Amino acid sequence: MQNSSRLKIGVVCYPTFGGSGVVATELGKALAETGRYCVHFITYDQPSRLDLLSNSVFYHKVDIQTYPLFRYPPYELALASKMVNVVKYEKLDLLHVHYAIPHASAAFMAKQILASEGRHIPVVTTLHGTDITLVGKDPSYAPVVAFSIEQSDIVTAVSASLRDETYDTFGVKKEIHVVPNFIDLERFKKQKKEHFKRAICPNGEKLLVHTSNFRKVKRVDDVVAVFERVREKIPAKLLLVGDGPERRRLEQYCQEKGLFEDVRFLGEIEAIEEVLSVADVFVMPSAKESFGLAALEAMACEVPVIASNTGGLPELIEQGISGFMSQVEDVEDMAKNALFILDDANLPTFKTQALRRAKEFEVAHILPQYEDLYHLALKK
Ligand code: GMT
Repeated sequence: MQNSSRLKIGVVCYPTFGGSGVVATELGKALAETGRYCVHFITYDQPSRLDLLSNSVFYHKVDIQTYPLFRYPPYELALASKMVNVVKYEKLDLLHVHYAIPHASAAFMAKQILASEGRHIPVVTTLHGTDITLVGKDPSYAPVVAFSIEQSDIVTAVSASLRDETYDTFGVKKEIHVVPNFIDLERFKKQKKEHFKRAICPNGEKLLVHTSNFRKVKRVDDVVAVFERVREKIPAKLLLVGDGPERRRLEQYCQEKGLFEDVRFLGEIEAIEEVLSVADVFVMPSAKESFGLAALEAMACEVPVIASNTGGLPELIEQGISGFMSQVEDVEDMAKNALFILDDANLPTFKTQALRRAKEFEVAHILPQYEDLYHLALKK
C-alpha cells in the first residue's frame, strides 16, 4: 500500500520502561506491520521498545526549552505544540494518546489550536491505570483529567475495573470502551534456556520471578515475604527484574536476612522473555494493578501467576486455573498457593493453562478492537 493511502496515526506515550509505554509502542508497531497505517510516535525520548524505524514508523522528539525563570519546564505546552506541528506537516488523520496526564489534556489543546486553523483531528485516549487510580484522582489534577476524558473523541480503558473506577472517581459521562492489554506470542514464548536455569537453580530448585518498576504500589516486599515462606518448605530461588525506588532498600533487607544467595536482583532487562522462560511461578502482589501486563507476559511464557485480587487482575487470571489471587497483603495465602502450584503434580497443568489463557489476549485479537475505534473516531 502507498504511504499516501495509509491512515496516519500520531501516538503519544511515556517512552520509559512501564506498561503504558510498552502497550503504546507495541500497538504502534503492530499497526504499522499491517501495512494499513503509518505511525508517528511523539515523545520526549525514543520509546524503549521502539527498536525499529521504517517507512511506516517514525519518531518525533518533543523539544523542551528550559529557561532560568521556570522551576518546572512546561512540558505539556511543548508536547501540544509538537502535536500541532506533526499533525500539520505529516498530515496525520488521528491522535492516539496513552495516559491521561498530561497527554489527554495536551491533545485537547492541540486539537483546539488546529481547529482554529480549520483542521479537524480526532483524539483517542487510552487510560492505563496510575493516570486514574493513583495520580489522576489527586485534587491537583482531577478537574483536568475529568475534562480531558470528556473532551476526547474516543476513550478506552485497559480493563472493566479501570473503566468503572474512572466513572466512580470522576463522574464522567463519556462512554469508555474496554480494550485489554495484548501480547505478541511470537516474542513472548517459552524458549529453551536450560543452561540459564541450571546456572540459577543448580540443584533443581523451583524459580519464582517478579518484574516491575519497584514502586511502592508493586509491594515487592510481599514478593520477598512469599519467597521466604516458600523457601522454608521447598528449595527455591527468586529473581527480581527491574529497577526503581524500592530496590535499594530491598537489596539491603535481603543482605541482612542472609537471603542474598537465593535472591538475585537483575536490574532492567530488555529480553525479559528469556528470564520468564526459566520461571516456574510469577509473583505480582500489587496494591493496585489496572491490568497486569507483566503477568500476561509471564503467562505467555507458560508461567502461572500468584497475584493480589485487585483491579483488572481477576479479568486476566482465572482463579485456581492459570494462577491464584489473594487479598492484597495476604502473603500467607500467596505462599500457600505458590506451594500448591509448584508441586510437581500440579505445575505442568498450571503452565499449560497459563499459556492457554494468554493466547486469548494475542495481539491479533485485540488490534481490530482499536482499529474499529479509530474508524469510529474518524466519523466524529
Ligand atoms: O505499573 C506499571 O508498571 C506502569 C504502569 C504505567 O502507568 O505505565 O502500568 C499501568 O499500565 C499497564 C498497561 O496498560 C497495565 O498493565 C498496568 O497494570 C498499569 N499499572 C497499574 O495499574 C499500577
